[in-house]
Amino acid sequence: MTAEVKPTNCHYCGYCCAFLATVEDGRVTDLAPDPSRYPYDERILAGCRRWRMNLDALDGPDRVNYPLRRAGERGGNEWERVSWDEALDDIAARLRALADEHGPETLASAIGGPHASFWPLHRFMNLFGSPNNMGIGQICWNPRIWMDALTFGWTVEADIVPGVTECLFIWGTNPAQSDNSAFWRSILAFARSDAPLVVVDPRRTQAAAVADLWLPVRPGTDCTLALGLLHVIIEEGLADRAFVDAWCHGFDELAAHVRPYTPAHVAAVCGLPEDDIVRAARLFGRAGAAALVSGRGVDQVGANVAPTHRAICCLRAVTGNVDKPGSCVLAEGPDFVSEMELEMSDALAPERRARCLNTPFTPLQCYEGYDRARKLTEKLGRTLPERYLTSALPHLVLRAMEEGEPYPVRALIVNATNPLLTYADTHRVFDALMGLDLLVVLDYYMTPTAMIADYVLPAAGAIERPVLQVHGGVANMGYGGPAAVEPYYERRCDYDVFRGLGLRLGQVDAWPEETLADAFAAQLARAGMDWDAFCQLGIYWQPPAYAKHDLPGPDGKPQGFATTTGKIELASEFLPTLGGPRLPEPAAPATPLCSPGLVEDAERAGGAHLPMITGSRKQPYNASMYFNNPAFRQKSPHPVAEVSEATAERLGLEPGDRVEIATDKGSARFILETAPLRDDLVNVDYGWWHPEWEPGGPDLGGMWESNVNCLTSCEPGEPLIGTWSYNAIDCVIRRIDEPLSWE
Ligand SMILES: Nc1nc2c(c(=O)[nH]1)N[C@H]1C(S)=C(S)[C@@H](COP(=O)(O)OP(=O)(O)OC[C@H]3O[C@@H](n4cnc5c(=O)[nH]c(N)nc54)[C@H](O)[C@@H]3O)O[C@H]1N2
Ligand SMILES: Nc1nc2c(c(=O)[nH]1)N[C@H]1C(S)=C(S)[C@@H](COP(=O)(O)OP(=O)(O)OC[C@H]3O[C@@H](n4cnc5c(=O)[nH]c(N)nc54)[C@H](O)[C@@H]3O)O[C@H]1N2
Ligand code: SF4
Ligand SMILES: [Mo]
Repeated sequence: MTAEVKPTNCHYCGYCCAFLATVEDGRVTDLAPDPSRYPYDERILAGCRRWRMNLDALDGPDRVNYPLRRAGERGGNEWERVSWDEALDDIAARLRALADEHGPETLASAIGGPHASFWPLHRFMNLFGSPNNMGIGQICWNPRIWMDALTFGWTVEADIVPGVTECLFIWGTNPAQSDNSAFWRSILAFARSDAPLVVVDPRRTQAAAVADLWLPVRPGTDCTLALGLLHVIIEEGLADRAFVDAWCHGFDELAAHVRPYTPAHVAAVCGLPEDDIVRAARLFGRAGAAALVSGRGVDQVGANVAPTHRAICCLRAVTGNVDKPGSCVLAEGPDFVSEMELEMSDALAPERRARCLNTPFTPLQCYEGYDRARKLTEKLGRTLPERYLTSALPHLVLRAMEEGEPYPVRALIVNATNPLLTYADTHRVFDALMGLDLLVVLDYYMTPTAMIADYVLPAAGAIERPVLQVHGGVANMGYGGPAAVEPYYERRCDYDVFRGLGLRLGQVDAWPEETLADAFAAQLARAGMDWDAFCQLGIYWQPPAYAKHDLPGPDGKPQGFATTTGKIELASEFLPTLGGPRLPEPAAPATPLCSPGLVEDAERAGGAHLPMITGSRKQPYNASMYFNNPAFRQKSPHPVAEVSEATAERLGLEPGDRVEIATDKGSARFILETAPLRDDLVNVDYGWWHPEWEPGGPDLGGMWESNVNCLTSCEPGEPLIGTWSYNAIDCVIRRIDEPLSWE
């Protein structure tokens, strides 16, 4: 058999680097970076510890290779291997029976981070008639997208241009660990230039370490900080009056609103030096072009999430840093078929949408809210991805599982997520999932969530499947490439699984493309791009134009912004129609999760009551993934809770101590380390379990011991979107003597 060399892409992070696979007899025998296609950057590959996994994991001993059906008790790790036809026939029949009994909304789905294209699942769900996609949208990306779209009419990206961007703010994100790609390189390059870099993060991250100014903000107080920056900018006359007068709505109201947010007040609330607040405001306000990137740190702060994003949007707008080179640029809608069309969201009947487990609880994050926002964004021809922005609220879906209220949810499809480790309130998620009639998990591995499933279906991974990464379709770009090989064993692409189920359930016209590659080809065809040509280039990209608001609209006048007023809404005309505020109002900074009794008991046992942030990204792991990589485990062997040196000393703790951290929700155990972060704050790892243990049984791969989501709650704090808190929550921490299983 002769060896062939085939283009393909890694998908162990969202960057999807280009590779050349040597294929012999349908098996990949070698993999080498492909400098001829996007994205390729030898420095990124040199710094990446994951790409070899494409070879190692492709036929790894712990991969799930065949459809498995539960044979014994739920969670008992007794499985029978079945054929795909048997599995899909049975799942389809059981779903039909459950829908006949309770209505199609009795089926919910769960998704996670952007590991796969989720539109095939969403299409299946829409056509099945269920609105209930229990996503992680409310805490990942949605808050940003919603507030950008309602303020500017579309989403905004930082346009970091060397020599043009005169100031860069990195706010609640740490690309050094979360995005080991060209983006982090561009920040490093920026830090080496003369232009100031400002980092807002309670931890001294790698970005903070190279910044000109680090603002170690008290978690959950970012909205106040942003309003304080606006105060200084407006009081000192640093607003871009020409831009504001022409393009912003509600400036005087905003100016009056931020008047009380003096540096002294903000310093006290945010725990920052007054001078640093003034300095940061001047750096942003005086820059000819300033860019700002925000992330999870301000996406997962419960009640504060919407006001913080709104205040950040106002900061960009009043300084005129909108759609000019080197500042914050509105993306373009895709030329190719949008996510919303692929999802076939329009096929979901109005009466089904109204049953979604977010309605009328969160008036923005629901179908009605989406439809109203869509009317705005479509004024300039752009549509936001629908399923993600209407995702159901976990606490309501869990209640529907637990109590059958407002109707029973009896079945769940879990696609590329591991809710027992990554969703909030693990004990509750576990109890709810254990009581289901049908739990289907599609994954590469026997995860803790898969261990309690009725069916575990083997997913094909990167290099066994084509990739087209389009960032939810909010920009005019897509990258990726073809599969190098057919999936090994009986693994299947997610697309094939949902198509297979859909066809069994009468969705005959909805799946015209037989394969995922055909579907991608059809998606790109609208942009005039041929799939083979795309596979050779690795990218479809059209740069966004600048100053799009000045372009002539259909009536020949400047098109403006796709908002109610046609301007950037500093004061929102839209949010009050949903009961929200016109202007960003900070909420209480912390979500309390510790009752007085818990705190008293902990203090009596020598412990302390502290604010906590969770899940700060750390290489080499990703959420609950890659703990099966022995080299990674050797390098990062145990789950860590971090406090500053001064805090450790105050609490009488030492690096290497074992600590138990608890809230009213539960407890988990970690190894203490000291790190440069704010005093009196604890930063706790997430995702930890033991993939190497025998699956099943009461400890489910060791997932109870150091699972930070045993401490969190999915009760939403934010009234419009429903965001709960992974950051800015409180906990009690105390030393324990017993060794952890990781030692
Ligand atoms: N406490 C706390 N909790 C958090 C966070 C936090 O910061 N703190 N972060 C939250 C955020 S932002 C997110 S996005 C979530 C992430 O949560 P998840 O997405 O649930 O996290 P992962 O552990 O990455 O789980 C992905 C699973 O999908 C499988 N998988 C990967 N690719 C594919 C594929 O192509 N197809 C299929 N079928 N399976 C695949 C992997 O094997 C893995 O088991 O966690 C959230 N939870
Ligand atoms: N290695 C690795 N990479 C990942 C992931 C992973 O699990 N592991 N997950 C992927 C996913 S799903 C996502 S969503 C992205 C997230 O990517 P990022 O948004 O970059 O997430 P983090 O790296 O955790 O950075 C968030 C920062 O916010 C800070 N922070 C916490 N609370 C607050 C607060 O109240 N205010 C402010 N200003 N800052 C705060 C934390 O200290 C942390 O440094 O990463 C992706 N990349
Ligand atoms: S893990 Fe990410 S950076 Fe590393 S090779 Fe894969 S896609 Fe590229
Ligand atoms: Mo995420």
